[in-house]
Amino acid sequence: MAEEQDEGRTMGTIATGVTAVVALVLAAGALIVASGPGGAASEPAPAATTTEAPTDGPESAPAEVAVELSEFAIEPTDITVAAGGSLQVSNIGSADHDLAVVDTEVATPMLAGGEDATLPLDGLEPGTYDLLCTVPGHDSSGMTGTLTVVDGDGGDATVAADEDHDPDHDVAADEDWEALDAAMAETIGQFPAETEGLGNQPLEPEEIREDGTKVFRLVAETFEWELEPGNFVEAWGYNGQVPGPMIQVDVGDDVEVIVENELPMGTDVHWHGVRVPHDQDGVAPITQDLIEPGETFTYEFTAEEPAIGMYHPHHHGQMKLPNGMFGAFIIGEVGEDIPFPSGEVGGRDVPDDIEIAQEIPMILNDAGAIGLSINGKSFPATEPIVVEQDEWIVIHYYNEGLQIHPMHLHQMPQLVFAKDGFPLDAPQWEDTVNVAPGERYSVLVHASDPGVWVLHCHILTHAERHEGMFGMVTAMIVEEAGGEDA
Ligand SMILES: [Cu+2]
Repeated sequence: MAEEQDEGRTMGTIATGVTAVVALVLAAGALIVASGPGGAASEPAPAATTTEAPTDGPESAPAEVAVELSEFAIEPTDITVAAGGSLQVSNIGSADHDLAVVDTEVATPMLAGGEDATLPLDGLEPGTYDLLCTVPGHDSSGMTGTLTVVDGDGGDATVAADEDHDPDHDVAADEDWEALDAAMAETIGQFPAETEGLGNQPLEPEEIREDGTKVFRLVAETFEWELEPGNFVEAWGYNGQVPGPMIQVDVGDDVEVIVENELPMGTDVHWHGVRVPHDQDGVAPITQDLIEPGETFTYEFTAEEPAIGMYHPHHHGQMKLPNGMFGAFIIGEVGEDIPFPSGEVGGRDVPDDIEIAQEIPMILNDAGAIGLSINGKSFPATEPIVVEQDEWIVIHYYNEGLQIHPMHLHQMPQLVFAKDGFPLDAPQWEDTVNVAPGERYSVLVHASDPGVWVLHCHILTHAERHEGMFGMVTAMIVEEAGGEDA
């Protein structure tokens, strides 16, 4: 019974979601824009320059410039400072960042979120230098800039040092209120934006042996990945996808996963939340030898227990996972092997015959090349969830990142029925599901109310920045029932 539904349902629901997305691009844009401040959406964001009072000569520059680090930007991006001056660097993000002048010894210490440092530039000759954050992957995610040191005259520099910003360059973003309004409207108006590549695609076995063993193939490799429109990063991943392809098998299946390593370094694959024999746990060099570049290793195990599991490297996971090496590994069927609650839960009635319209793995990441993202995409390139009114869906939140993410769905409560794939004795309703690194929460949502309802991480800097909405934001689009055929 479970078997015949298995692949059909997963493939079908994902395909339906994708085509529905295309159909709803305009509807979603229209609804979101309509609910925003009138008129602002049609104005493109003005360029971040100012024409007011450019009275200083070209050689004049402030002796001190305020610089903000965040995920993932250095603001302002192009900095001009007088020789012998300094940068006042603040990390306004939540991850650790630093600011280094490339090819010099000049760098701040690593700054935690909220920390500040003064970076003296005494040793720098006049000229132009590149800036970056040295945390691996942060430069490719956008944390680069330029520093121009000018041989200004000391008098001007001292005067300029008392000003909040350099009038020749970017107005400090938090002072340009209209630009902020326009940037937010513009980014929201782009949702859902089309990008190349889609992760989480169901992986079919390349072979089913006579004894029923399902054989899958994963290729660990690096590739270009379009994170958001026009922003291509070098991802590390599986089979050219971020997240890697979704593997779903039945309880009791014998499984082989052939892993080809085309990375520039050794790797392994850990089956997180999946019961396997010790020598299949994927922790080089403890349970196996490292899979060297060019080598292939085959994992073999029986899918003994239901699992909302994931796969990722253990070896240098701190670098590989943020860069895109993660995927969902699901054993069994939700609603059967991992049962749904029914009856009265927290004062609300849950029907005992729920049919799931869509089952969506939602994999969160927040660092490295991929950065703050849902299923390998940053808003507005995130995929909306498109459902019909009164349908029920399941979302499996996976946190493959380095930080906690409270995932907030507007309007419709989320019934948390399983944690790390284990059914909960006391399921509970939440409007914000807090997902720590390594955790999985499975939730049921009843699409009761038509409209475009935002679903986002409620650490607000994971969802918005000066340039507008980004990162861990998507929407649940509930179509009115009876609008189309049932
Ligand atoms: Cu977050």
